Amino acid sequence: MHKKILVILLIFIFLGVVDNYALAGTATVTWNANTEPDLAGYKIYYGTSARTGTDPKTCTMCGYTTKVDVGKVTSYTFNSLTDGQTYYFSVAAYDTSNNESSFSAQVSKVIPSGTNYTPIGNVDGADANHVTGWAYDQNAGTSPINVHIYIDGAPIANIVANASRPDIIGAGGGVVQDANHGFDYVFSGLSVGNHTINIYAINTPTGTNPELAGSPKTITITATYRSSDFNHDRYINSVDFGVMMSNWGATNKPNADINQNGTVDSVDFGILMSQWTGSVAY
Ligand SMILES: [Ca+2]
Ligand SMILES: [Ca+2]
Ligand SMILES: [Ca+2]
Repeated sequence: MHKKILVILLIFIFLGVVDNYALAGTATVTWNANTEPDLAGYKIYYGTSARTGTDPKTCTMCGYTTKVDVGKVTSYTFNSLTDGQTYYFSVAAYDTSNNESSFSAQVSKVIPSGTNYTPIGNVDGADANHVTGWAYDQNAGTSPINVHIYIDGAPIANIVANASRPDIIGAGGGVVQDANHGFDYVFSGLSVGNHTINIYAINTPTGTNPELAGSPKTITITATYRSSDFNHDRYINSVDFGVMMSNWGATNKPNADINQNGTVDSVDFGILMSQWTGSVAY
């Protein structure tokens, strides 16, 4: 049988492969094409130890653990390599008679350890009623992450940021690729005055939980007085009753005329009684 010698002169490995996902170690191996007319394809031999020979015809696996027949291509990407591990690769060509060449030069690549990306996001706005924003973690991909909301330094809520926000697609330099990472938290029970709102994104996997851009926010809860609280002291008591009595029957006292029907009378008195708080502030 005619014995052929197939040759691969060069092999490269692309070290610049983008490792987009922490758990998916990738390496792309590329090589110069063999130009013999009866070329049938290539096999990549690889493993986590350097090879022990230069020709698979004599040493078979030659210290590698795996061989892949990749066909007639000049580039191949491995997608499931182990993070932190070093891999060694060699390529051999084979022809239509299944003659196999000796190895190319060997190349290696250290698969980067998994990266825990810091969550990103923003607090877009806050007012007396609610706070809105978004949070995203590249490790979680399209899955939502949680945010923790603090008011005046105290943890108030742990919510899932999964509301639709189409406007954030492309944020973070293009890493955000879907919309469902928004949040809209409605306040309740806040006292009158100013409050500081801090919001933190919860890292996936566990790690640093950064405060979102745009945090903190300061909101102001404005006092709203009940209609019977004529002197605005947040009590409805004898003082307000006295104001009503002093204006009893008047037709030009819009405050004391609680129901705004034109006169201060027993109907307004009934409203005042129904709102009565006595010595307790409302
Ligand atoms: Ca992360
Ligand atoms: Ca009052
Ligand atoms: Ca009235």
